[in-house]
Amino acid sequence: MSKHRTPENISDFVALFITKFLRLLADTFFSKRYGHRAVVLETVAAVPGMVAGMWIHLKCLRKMTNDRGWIKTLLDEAENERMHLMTFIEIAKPNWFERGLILFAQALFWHFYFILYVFFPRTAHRLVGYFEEEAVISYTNYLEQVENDLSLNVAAPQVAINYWKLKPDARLIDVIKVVRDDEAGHAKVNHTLADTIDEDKHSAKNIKQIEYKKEEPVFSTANKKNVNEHQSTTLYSSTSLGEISLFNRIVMAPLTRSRATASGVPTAIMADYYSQRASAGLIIAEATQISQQGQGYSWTPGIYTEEQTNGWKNVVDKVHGRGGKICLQLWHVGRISHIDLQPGNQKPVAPSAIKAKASIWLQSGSAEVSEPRELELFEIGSIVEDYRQAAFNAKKAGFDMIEIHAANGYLIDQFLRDSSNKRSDRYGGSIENRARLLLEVIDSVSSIYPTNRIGFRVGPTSNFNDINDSNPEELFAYIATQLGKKSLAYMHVIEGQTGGDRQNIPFNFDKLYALFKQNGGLSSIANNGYTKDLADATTVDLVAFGVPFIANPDLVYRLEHGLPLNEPDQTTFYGGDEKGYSDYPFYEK
Ligand code: 8OZ
Repeated sequence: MSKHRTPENISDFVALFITKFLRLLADTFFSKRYGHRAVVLETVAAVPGMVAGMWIHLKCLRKMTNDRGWIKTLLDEAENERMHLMTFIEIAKPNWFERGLILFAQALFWHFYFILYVFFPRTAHRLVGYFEEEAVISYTNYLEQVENDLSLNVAAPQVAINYWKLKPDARLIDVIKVVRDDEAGHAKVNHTLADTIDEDKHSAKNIKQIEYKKEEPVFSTANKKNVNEHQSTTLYSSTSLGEISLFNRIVMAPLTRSRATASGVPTAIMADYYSQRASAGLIIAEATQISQQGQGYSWTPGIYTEEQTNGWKNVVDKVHGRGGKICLQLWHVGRISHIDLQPGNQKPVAPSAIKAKASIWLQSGSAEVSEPRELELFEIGSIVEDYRQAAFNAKKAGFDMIEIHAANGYLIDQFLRDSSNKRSDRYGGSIENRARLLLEVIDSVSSIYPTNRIGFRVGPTSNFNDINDSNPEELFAYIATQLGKKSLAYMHVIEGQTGGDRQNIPFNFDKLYALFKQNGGLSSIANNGYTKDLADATTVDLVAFGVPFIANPDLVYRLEHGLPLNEPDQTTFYGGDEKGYSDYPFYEK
């Protein structure tokens, strides 16, 4: 980037004009006097003001219950700018007079940005955006000077080598390149934030705030003692999960049934369907999108608007009315989506722009997934924030627990596996980097639910939705260890191919369960193709049944008494009304 973004309205023009005016001042006071060192000194002079202004702005943002991830993004940016400053002070080594001049400029900028951020946050971010573009132009020129030997290509300072992980013999030229790229990224962040503030001013859709109510459930962090004592009991005896008491060790697996409205609002028949199944130890309600971007199929429910949250509350109340326990599975589909479902008909997002060989359904019928686009680094924070907001809404709806969907080739799984994640930033490459999003999501929802009410679901050997990994044993051992350390309520594992062969790839699931619990995880849930005999024999804490729950609302009773099961009707699995949904018969003697 070597040009400025085109201004679109008066406030853009004002911001660009101020940028150019500041450039004139900088040229007058710094460039003429200090030549090639000016760009460095200018940065030192201007950035603290900018960051301080941003800090004030953050204070204002904190008053909002939903900042959509911007606080994290801007704090990251502030940290990054701090490293630019440390680096440049080492490079420029300003003398006392220069330090005085810098301090004076800093004081000036500080007050200027302070006023701007408090009264005109949009213009302030637009201005910073332009300012950073201007910095990119300056760094590009500086780079040319160094390349043409007009300026000494000194050794890079150690702080820069450490922070940007440069090679040990890096030179000034390497530092300028990374700083220039950083500034280009920051420019984009600030322009996007300015756009967002603008959008929010003109439309309040989907970001309506839901206030905490006084009657909000109070969760304790105590864990019931009998959590791991099931071995001496049966599948049908009561047990505990974290602090929650369950009727039995049978879990209803999350099942996509597409019975919500077109705008993702849970319907009355969903309340009937789930409450009919309240005898399960725990119901994990179907995958529920955390944002419109997170939707991949028509009629799946969401938990990002007030209407959806109220719809879920009806479901939860009805399940609780029958003494059941219910957990919500939070979902972002990533690349498994279609432009028709995406905000502004944009491309679905993914860690990398690689299309999956998979299909979804729309109101018009089944369709291939659309070509995805690679998520920008700065967007990831907003997705993490969407998870936090979704957890907040789930708590508002009264869910006992939440489960993070990290299986079946959806967004988090796309980040985890090396077939779909080809990123070169801190979310790609090593296992630690690929697992970063999952860990960040868990941390963010932990600010809403205590960890003993949070679970996650993985499918280490499933390649559902065209997902693969070159070393699933190592990848999932890392995840089980790290999430065990966070003392989560449970790890829910799809053993084998989703809905298919339980032994598709050799994998030691027992070792995985053991790792999770040795590191502090509370319980495990095993899933996929379990029969009564397999479930009765397993030593895993809880067993989740999927398809058998579709046709048997009283599955627990039938299993316990060895009664025959109703056969499910596959044609009514996805979409439709109560037929093949809430009309399956209970056992009659
Ligand atoms: C089947 C069809 C659509 C979605 C999953 C949420 O596999 C799903 C899903 C399953 O986890």
